[in-house]
Amino acid sequence: MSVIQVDALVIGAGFSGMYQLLCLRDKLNLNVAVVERGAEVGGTWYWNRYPGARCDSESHAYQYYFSEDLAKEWQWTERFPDHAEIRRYLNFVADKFNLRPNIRFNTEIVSAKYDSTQDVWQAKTDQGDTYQAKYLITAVGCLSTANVPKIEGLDSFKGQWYHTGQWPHEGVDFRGKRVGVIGTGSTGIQAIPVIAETAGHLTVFQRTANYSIPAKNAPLTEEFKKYVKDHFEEIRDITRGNTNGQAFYIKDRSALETPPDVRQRIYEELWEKGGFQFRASFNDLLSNKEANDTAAQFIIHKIRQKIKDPAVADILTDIDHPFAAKRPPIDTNYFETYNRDNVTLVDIRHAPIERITERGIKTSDAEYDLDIIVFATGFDAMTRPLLRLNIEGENGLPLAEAWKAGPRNYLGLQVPGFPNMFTITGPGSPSVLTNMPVAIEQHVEWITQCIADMQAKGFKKIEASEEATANWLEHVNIAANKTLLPLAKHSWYLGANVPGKPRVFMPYTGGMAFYRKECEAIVKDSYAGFLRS
Ligand code: NA7
Repeated sequence: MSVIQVDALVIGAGFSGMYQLLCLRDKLNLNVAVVERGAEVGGTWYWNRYPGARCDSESHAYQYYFSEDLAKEWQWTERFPDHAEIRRYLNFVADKFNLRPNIRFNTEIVSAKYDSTQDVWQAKTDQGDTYQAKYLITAVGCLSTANVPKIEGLDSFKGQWYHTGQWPHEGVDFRGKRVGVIGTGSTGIQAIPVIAETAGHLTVFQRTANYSIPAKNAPLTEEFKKYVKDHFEEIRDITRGNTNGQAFYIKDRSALETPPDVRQRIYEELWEKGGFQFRASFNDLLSNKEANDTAAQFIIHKIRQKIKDPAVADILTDIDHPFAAKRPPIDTNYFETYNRDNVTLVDIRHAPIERITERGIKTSDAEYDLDIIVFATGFDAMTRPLLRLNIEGENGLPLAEAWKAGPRNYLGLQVPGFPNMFTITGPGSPSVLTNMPVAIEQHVEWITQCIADMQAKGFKKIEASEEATANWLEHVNIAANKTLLPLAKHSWYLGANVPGKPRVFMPYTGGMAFYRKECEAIVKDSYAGFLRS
């Protein structure tokens, strides 16, 4: 039951918390503690160990770029790294920079209150200790709170059930079992083909049909490995200078202005190449419905070609949203899996799940007997990881109250009324619309610079002004409405996947390059929009 005094408390030891620790400890010489609920570093990747869990950014982009030494010493093996390899990478980083002495594992922050009398944060752990810190930095990720839908009868189910984001470390044995998967987002699309390989029978419950592009994952060639090492600066600068944080640019050409035969050839080439570059083929896919339709129709045609049973193809291609309005999955043998004899697709949009029974899942027109149910139902994204910390700002204002109508955050970095609290990749920043490590490095470096400036100038407090926050949120909203992204009905970008959650488009769609410049301009303008005292 001790009180631990530190300069900065960082919550979470994934990509963001680890780098924030390194910057504050080694560059600013601050006394820093990191509290992490997992038993090891890894953040999102510590929990997401479901079959097929793999990154959808390419490995050479999905890494830190702050250290050339680190990039030269580490070697990825595949184009799209799997969860285990990403954890090995983060452990390698923790060892190289000796991060573990500052990280307390298996510990959760259960509340954090700002004490205005001393200008410090008081954060309690589930072990009964209190951290007292001038700065509170949340590094809790955007997708760290599992969304298990409240389906009546789950408690009565006699088999086992799992959520993909809380996967047992020892794995799950599907051999010979009747398995049901609910959800066909990025996660379901990754897990379904792998589970089908061993399950006795797999039944997939699909509410919304989804697009997916082949990942074309493969081991990295020696030539490519060398290319990446030799072009460290060039690759870093591309990821930092573009809209999406990836190691490639969105092509500066319009789908609509490209002749149909040329456009078709481009789509074919990128389909063969695989991965997110398909989405970057034209600059109007996310802003113009007609342009988007050209990509959507191309993908739907490809899906139909893969599926033997036309009735199954109908269900898989009955897609109700523009391509990439939801996070576009990439896959390995996803659609082909429905040609297997041991796989059944159930359309729960037209015959919804009514309840879970002792024996399995009952829809409005049938009952499916199951031994295992896998919820690939996503996350209460972006806000819940912060709200679950029970944070109270000045005058005892709970974050849940401040965000009753949706998240209010200036640049995704600070909430008005919550001084000296920084939210890495918070709502209102580009975060999940980019390659995350790039967004994370930018935020961590901005926060570090901001704290360094406060220390140098003797400021005790910094907080976002109400006015700047309101203006920024209006800008975030306008930017979102210039795109097709708000058109996806159940999107987690909108909070629409969780019943009762306020509908606010949370990530910033204006692009990483513009956002970065905006953050830099604010620093030059003496932290305009922030109140410092
Ligand atoms: P997503 O993308 O939120 O997908 C969740 C899936 O689960 C999606 O198909 C949902 O259907 C389905 N779902 C959610 N709730 C229900 C209920 N109540 N009944 C039936 N089906 C349901 O989560 P993922 O984990 O796949 O991906 C999240 C991100 O992780 C991903 O974008 C990458 O960035 C990494 P719906 O579409 O809502 O009809």
